[in-house]
Amino acid sequence: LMLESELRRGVERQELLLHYQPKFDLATQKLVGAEALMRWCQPQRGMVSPMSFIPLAEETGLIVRMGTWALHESCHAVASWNRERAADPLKIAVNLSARQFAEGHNLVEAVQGALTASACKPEWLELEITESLLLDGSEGVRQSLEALAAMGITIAIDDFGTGYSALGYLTRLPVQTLKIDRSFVSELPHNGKSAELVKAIVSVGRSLNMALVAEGVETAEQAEYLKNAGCHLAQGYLFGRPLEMAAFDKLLSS
Ligand code: G
Ligand code: G
Ligand code: G
Ligand code: MN
Ligand code: NA
Repeated sequence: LMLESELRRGVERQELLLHYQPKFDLATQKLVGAEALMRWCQPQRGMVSPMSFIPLAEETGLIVRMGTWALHESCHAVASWNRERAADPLKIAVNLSARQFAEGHNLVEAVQGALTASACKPEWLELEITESLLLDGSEGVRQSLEALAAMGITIAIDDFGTGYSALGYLTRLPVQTLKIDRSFVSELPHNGKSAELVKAIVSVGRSLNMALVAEGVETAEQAEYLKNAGCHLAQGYLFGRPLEMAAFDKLLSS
């Protein structure tokens, strides 16, 4: 059983870290960025998966502090990578939880603070949110997203296509990227229904001039299918697992 006090202590003792999963352009096969994924290196348990501590962090509100930390750490990482990549800068994607949008937490200021602290350009940062955040229709969320987009940050919908069927928000809110959920990608190309669904998602995204990112790409066949379907970018074990900072740096210099 995971306890709030344990997680709180872990955060205070700086036991959180980020791993970076590389993201590739399907057409050029070039590295274009990474998704930052939180890990908890707990002395007794070892590496704890976010699946087991993010829900607790969200329930207790600790996610707000943790999320601000992740923004600072991510902006610092991408700024350091891009120091030597003036011609083709990488972009980093950071996951946000709904609680970070709550009134009083000043998400927009937290993001601006993270950019400023590491001289990170806003166009190097993408923020991943879930459909459920948009479907609750809150005016505060809309205003925060508008402010972030106006700064030049892009907004991505994570796990797109799972659970909800409303699409109207795509025209009302500043969303630039759709991330096609792993559950569809993993069925490619043999499951005809998943294949058609992926094509439909790509079609929706492209007609709204959005960037498409496939998650959980594990085989060359899946990558080929996605490229031909018109998907721009991909991440997954085929291209690379989430890597610790030193390993990601090594990937960059190789
Ligand atoms: O890396 P892994 O597959 O174990 O991540 C599991 C889930 O945890 C991801 O789907 C992601 O949405 C969530 N997650 C990972 N890092 C963060 C983070 O920094 N903030 C939030 N809110 N969620 C995260
Ligand atoms: O290729 P197309 O014109 O359909 O692109 C649609 C949208 O997707 C555009 O807004 C464009 O900026 C974005 N896009 C196209 N290719 C890429 C890419 O390789 N990376 C990213 N991040 N966005 C892309
Ligand atoms: O933000 P999100 O919940 O989508 O996080 C992505 C999760 O998927 C992370 O936990 C990451 O470790 C995991 N993941 C990334 N690539 C692959 C993959 O190719 N296959 C599988 N099964 N999981 C993946
Ligand atoms: Mn994500
Ligand atoms: Na996802």
